[in-house]
Amino acid sequence: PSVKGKVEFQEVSFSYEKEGTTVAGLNFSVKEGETVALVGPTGAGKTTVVNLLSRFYDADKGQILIDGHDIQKVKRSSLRSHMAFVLQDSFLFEGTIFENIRYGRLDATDEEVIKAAKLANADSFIKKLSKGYSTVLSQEGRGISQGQKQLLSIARAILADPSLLILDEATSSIDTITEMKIQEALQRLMKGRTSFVIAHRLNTIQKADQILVLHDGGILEKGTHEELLVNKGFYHSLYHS
Ligand code: DGT
Ligand code: MG
Repeated sequence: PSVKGKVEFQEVSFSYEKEGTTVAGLNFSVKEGETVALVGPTGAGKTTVVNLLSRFYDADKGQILIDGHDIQKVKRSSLRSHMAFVLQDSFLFEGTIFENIRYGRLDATDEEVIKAAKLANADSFIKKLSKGYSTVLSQEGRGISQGQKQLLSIARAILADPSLLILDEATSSIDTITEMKIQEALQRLMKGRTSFVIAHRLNTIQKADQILVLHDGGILEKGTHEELLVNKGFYHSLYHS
């Protein structure tokens, strides 16, 4: 792809409201292909960081660079064409499974959709549905489980083949077998592309190239799992609580 996926936040501040700040003075950089885990308590600013990166909101101060280019100078549509989102909900639309996966890349053939579904470990459950890939889904995904919804969204992202991946890990309980399928599919998806993960799973956090510990809209600590444990700071206390 034309975008390599190096990301830099330089003194980034932002507020959803006119007054006050939601995140302030964020500084960090991510090498191409790295996985960054965003951790921290509720309200810390994790979702805000990915909202700014994808320009759902624009920073009030500072700069966000992708491959050295200020993202505010790039059209939102072209910026997002290099990104894929695997979020907890609200990504399905009323249409067939074919159409829902193909949303990742509209010109993909049926064979390419099926190939992506196989890599996402979604093909086996889809084939068991009476209408298979032609099953019509509702926006709420009635008739398929939370875990199966996630496998579909991974299939969509695999098909899209983005340089940047934004992932919001599920907090809901998913059965062990589906969970293993999700984990395996995510490993395939994340390999070699810059990934921002709002991480809830210890396993993801431990494996990340970099962990950003957010608190009250700032970066409290950053480093690998091992580094943060040695620091014996906030992360260490989270881990041992
Ligand atoms: P989570 O998802 O509960 O673990 O929390 P985070 O870390 O994702 O927090 P985030 O970034 O959603 O929120 C940071 C702060 O910004 C928090 O005080 C709530 C506030 N906030 C978030 N979204 C909005 C919004 O759309 N409008 C306003 N006014 N404030 C928001
Ligand atoms: Mg959030």
